[in-house]
Amino acid sequence: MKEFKRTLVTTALPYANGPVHIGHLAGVYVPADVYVRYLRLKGEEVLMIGGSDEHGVPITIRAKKEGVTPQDIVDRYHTIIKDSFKEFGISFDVYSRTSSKMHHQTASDFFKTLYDKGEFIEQTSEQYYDEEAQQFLADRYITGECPHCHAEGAYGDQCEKCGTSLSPLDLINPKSTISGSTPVLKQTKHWYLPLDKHEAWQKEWILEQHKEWKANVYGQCKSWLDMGLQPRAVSRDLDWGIPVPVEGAEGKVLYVWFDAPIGYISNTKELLPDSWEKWWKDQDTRMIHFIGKDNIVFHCIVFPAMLKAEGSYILPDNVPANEFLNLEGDKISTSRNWAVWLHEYLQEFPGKQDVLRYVLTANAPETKDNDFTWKDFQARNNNELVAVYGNFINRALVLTHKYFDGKVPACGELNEYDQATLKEFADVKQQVEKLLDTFKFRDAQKEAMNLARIGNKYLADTEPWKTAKTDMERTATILHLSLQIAANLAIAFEPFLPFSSEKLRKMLAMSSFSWNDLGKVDLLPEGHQINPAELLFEKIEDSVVEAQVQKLLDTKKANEANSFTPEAIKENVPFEDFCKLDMRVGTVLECTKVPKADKLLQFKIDDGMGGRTIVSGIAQSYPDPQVLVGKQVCFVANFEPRKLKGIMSEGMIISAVDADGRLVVISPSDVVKNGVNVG
Ligand code: B3M
Ligand code: ZN
Repeated sequence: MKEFKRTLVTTALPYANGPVHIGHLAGVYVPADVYVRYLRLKGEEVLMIGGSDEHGVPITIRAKKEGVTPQDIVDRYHTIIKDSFKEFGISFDVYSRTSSKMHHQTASDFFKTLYDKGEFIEQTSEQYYDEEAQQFLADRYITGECPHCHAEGAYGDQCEKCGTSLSPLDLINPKSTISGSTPVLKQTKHWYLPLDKHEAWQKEWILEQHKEWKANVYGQCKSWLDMGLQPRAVSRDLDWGIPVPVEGAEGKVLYVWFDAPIGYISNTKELLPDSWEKWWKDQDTRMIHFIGKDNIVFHCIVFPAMLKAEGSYILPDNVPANEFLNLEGDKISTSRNWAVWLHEYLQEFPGKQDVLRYVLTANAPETKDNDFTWKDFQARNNNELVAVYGNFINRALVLTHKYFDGKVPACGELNEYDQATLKEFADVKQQVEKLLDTFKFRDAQKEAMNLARIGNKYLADTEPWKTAKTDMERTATILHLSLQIAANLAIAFEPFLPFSSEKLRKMLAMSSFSWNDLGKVDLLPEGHQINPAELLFEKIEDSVVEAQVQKLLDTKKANEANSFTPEAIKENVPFEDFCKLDMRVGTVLECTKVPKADKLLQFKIDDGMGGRTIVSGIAQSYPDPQVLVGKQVCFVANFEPRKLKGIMSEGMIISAVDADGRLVVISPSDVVKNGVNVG
């Protein structure tokens, strides 16, 4: 394996058209942060580059919907996203944005260089144009009937009903979403990156020289390369983005996927205006892209082709892309609000960033899609962080204060059990390193937790609170060793749980703190004064996770209601039949629950004719029946009287049945005389 001098870590730039959620954190930012913290702790030269992706059509659509500018949208979300990452301890060296001047200039220059070198081909094609709005239409701005399932409202790039990928030309009866008019086909010129020309070297570079890439990444690249690469357009007809910097390109911008990866370069430049080049152009720099699986082709094939075409840049050494994280069995979806949003988590679980980091790494979608559930979140917190790691630390520190005034006691002679324990964690450093070096973060964290398990078991087995009654020397040895394990834990967990490690480091008053100390048993010398013990983690109660599950259930319900499709219309009836029903308006005088019937309400109605009693099955929709008193309602007056729970009901209250089954009584929109007809 080649030795490198420094590591440049890039993290996918999230679109600034919404806040970030646990899927982002699990797939990209936590693993990247673990990796970078690990390298820093080892004393290596490393940079972590991040930023917001602020171009692209979805941002313009969102802006249009809200009646604001795209810049307003990205300003709002860039701030929210940046803050969330910061709160979670994602330790970017720079987190910038693609609407910055630096980026516009860098991306524009990059395009120009490739253009001047003749690395693009120009092609004219027919695309849909909105004559009313006088603009070409991005795929997402065209809707129509899906040619496959015939659903209405399919987009120019995909039918959301049947999931088929489409091209705008496939749509039956296409309409512009901007003006509603029928678009026409018009010729337009674009610049294409001829990926086919790059196929040969990429086959060699990836398929032969990078067989060590993760199976999911290698496999996706292989299937792209086997299918054969096609030229890809790198410009778009759009008014939001970086203008194409050549003559005759008015109204055209760089395709978002052309400019976004250049953002990694721009942001490095912004951070290190004088020395950025060594991070991008020196063969001794190792570049790693942390991304989700939907970005593989852009980072393994398209961006490398751009870099190669430019000529002076290095290529990525690895692209450890992750699969997706689901939430409670369903795909995370921004539009359906099916997500755990980071800014909300931070409000609802203040100070518990490490818990989420821990759970997301323990469950990381490294080799396949994985599921986040609140039950698992609670279990991992209570059974692992609290019961194992936290419990061990707390006991070791509290006992040291109790018996030795908070001073690291002397280490006496080690017995066989002590030796065996030490042996068990002697190779933890090597183990964790091997896993981190190969991007196996969940296993690496498991190893760290295993160290805590060893410590916890050691204390449980040696019972220093008992030996303290008879043998203080033995107690000293046990606690001495326990404190060394605790110090090791602070180091081993730093990449994963930075907040807790910092807390523990302070409690132990550790002065030196380096990855290379891991595995040593003399980190805290005899007589070293430690600080008071504080709890590292706290139990999460059932009610707390139940509330989160309820929140998701509410979302699901709301979604179902939103996606309501009305029932099919019943058979036609003659007017005379309608006239047979006698419907009237009356005022509710009394409304009470019918005893022993959870669905029934008993109404006393002023019907303008002396009053009547009606029993209606809407109790579950009106937990407080009093809200109906005084209201005017519509009722069927000539419904055959019938007995319900012993009460004679003379009529039927008319209600609408909402999408979720809730019944809502129908009232006239203005007060009318009681007893008037409805018809
Ligand atoms: N914004 C896509 C995404 O969030 C995109 C990544 C850009 S990385 C250069 O999936
Ligand atoms: Zn369809």
